[in-house]
Amino acid sequence: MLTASRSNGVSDSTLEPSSEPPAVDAGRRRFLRGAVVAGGGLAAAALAACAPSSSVAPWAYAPVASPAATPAATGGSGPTSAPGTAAPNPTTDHGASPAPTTGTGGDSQDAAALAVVKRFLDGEYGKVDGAGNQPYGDPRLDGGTKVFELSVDKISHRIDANKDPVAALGFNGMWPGPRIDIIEGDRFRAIFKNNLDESTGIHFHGQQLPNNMDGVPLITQDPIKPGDSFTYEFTAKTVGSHMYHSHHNATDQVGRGLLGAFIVHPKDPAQRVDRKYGVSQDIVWISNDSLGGFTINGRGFPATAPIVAKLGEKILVRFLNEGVMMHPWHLHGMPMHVVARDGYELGGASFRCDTLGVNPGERWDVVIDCTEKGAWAFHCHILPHAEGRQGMFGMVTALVVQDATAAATSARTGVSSVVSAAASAGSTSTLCRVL
Ligand SMILES: [Cu+2]
Repeated sequence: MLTASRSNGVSDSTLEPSSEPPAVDAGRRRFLRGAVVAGGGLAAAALAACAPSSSVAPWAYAPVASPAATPAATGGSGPTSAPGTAAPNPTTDHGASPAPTTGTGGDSQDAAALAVVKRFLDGEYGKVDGAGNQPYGDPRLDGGTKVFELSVDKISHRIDANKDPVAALGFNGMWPGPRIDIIEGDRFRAIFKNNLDESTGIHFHGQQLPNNMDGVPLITQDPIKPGDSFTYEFTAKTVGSHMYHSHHNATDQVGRGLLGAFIVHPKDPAQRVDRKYGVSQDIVWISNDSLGGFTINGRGFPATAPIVAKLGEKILVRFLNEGVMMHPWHLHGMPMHVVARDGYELGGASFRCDTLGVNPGERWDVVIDCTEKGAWAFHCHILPHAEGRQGMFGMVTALVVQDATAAATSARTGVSSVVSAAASAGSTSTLCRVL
């Protein structure tokens, strides 16, 4: 059994087609329960390199300790910005430190980089409360319709353990919102209650559905006013990796957390990813790049969760980009097999790569055959989104491929899976030379 850093098991019953209660085999249960969440996005660093409107070279910006805040002065732990005033500003909110090392200050830079990696190796991803992208769980059934009830809330959200919480938005109190898994052909109903003090509207991104269910306020419906609810209902037709997000004041509302994964599994079990590709983990990565900096599932390094796999295991990663910038995801050590774009299978046009650019709004599914043991960096390769003078931050985590030795070492000593896998693969890092 794998040691996933944060299990994101999906309810079996959630996945049963409402019209056809199927037997779920044990293998699929294991697969479904192995789904993993990764965290995402430190604000410590920030950036301007990709800012669409930036006219100033990114290296003109000095490192910014925290994009939003004040809290140190007040000693408070509350939100660093008030709702409605935290409009994400990619040109200034990220404070990355893209300036190259000059050769001076190496020791202090190493010390800063060491401190942040230590936090990652100490399992910060498991210590920060409020992880998003958790499975919705069993929906209520109304006849043959699966009913999901979702609130739209102001929340206080942590990007990592050290930064003060940010004043964010969430569905059912989390960022990203609950992961919704349903089956092709399901009758789906989602009731959204707007608890904000502003209007909103929810779009199911990628679904083919009736026009008046498309969630574009003022075109297909009126805005959902504060205190009001709106019900979206349709039959899930479009298989694959999709999303749901605000489509009203979206730069602000999506940038602050109104986003979530909407996964439609094929009705035919033989066509589902566990059987079709032989994967045993189904992992969603939702990226965002506004409030809180560069995030994976609402968290930034070192609070991002590593993916932990066994040597020889195949896993599926669904990249969902809810940000405003393209992010090229780069995996060290082994290729990614790209099998679907925007939910549509590539079939004979599938391809292998180690760096995959994912534009805003796109979803790409990749299968990774974990053939190489060790702790492999897995990060956005726009470097100002990932690493600067103070070390790694933001869109960085690791794919940990454990052999039997690494798994035994972790079990015997309690060291993190990242450390034991790196050690097993011969790491010469002081931090990873164990036993
Ligand atoms: Cu990026």
